[in-house]
Amino acid sequence: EVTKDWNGADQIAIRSPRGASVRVCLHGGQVVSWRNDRGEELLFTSSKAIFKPPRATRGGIPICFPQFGNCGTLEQHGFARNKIWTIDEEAPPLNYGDNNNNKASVDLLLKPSEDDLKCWPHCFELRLRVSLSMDGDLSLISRVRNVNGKPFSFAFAYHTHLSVSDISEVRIEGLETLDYLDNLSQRERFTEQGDAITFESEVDRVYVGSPGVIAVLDHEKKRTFIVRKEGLPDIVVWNPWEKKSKTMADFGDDEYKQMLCVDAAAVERAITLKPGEEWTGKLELSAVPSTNCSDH
Ligand code: TA6
Repeated sequence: EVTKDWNGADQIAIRSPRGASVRVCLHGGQVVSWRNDRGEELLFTSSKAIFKPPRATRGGIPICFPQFGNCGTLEQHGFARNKIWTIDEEAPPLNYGDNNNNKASVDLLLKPSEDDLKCWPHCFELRLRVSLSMDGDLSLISRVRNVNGKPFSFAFAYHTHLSVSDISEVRIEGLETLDYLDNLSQRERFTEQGDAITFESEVDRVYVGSPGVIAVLDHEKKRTFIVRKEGLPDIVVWNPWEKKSKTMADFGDDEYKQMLCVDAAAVERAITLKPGEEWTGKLELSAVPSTNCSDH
């Protein structure tokens, strides 16, 4: 079902028969809402979010492509999240029940405009399939194809803003022994020594070579987010904490307590595509009640 968002840009909603839902904007190909079958919003969006194209809305799951961060010639996190995407007419959408599908999907497409080619001269097609399963699991599958140009390299991230009750009661399991690049100290490389990752100050790290599954446990809400990924070797973990929050106009001063970015990403090593080659990056998010938060 296509609705309009608060600035007139098209938004497509998928509702599962059990009441879960997801909404994605043609602006930026950005998932802006993911609700469980009780209607609870699982993604964070800042109360001070500014929907003013071309800037991306602060929250949901912006698509960072072809660059992550500001270590390149493009705007922060690349241009994909700031562009208007189109519905991919070549991809027949999935619907619940059709040939016993247990998910419904919407397919979006981004191709470079003449202007884009001026600042990033590569012929690509970026296709994004957003699906919602009968159980309310959200999956995003991105496919980047090099449309017979010259070889090109890119970084990619699903910039996922999870909604949490209290960041100081949240921990991440699955990254315990990994190396990470610390954005707070010029991307210096460290090795995680701890057990689960907990939060008591600003964190901005790229965990490299992370496993396919990690768990984000929200103690207070007794909810665990399971993050599954393929084709995305890294996990970016970011919470701005109080001081950094105050420097962001589109972020409330104490909203850092209710959010955590856990981005499935390919950042440390760029992905290179030869002409005609295609890369696929999959993210699957589940939100499961954790009766006892330590059972993982
Ligand atoms: O998540 C990592 C990061 O690069 C942080 O350094 C911070 O800048 C965050 O992304 C937010 O970026 P954005 O452009 O969405 O404000």
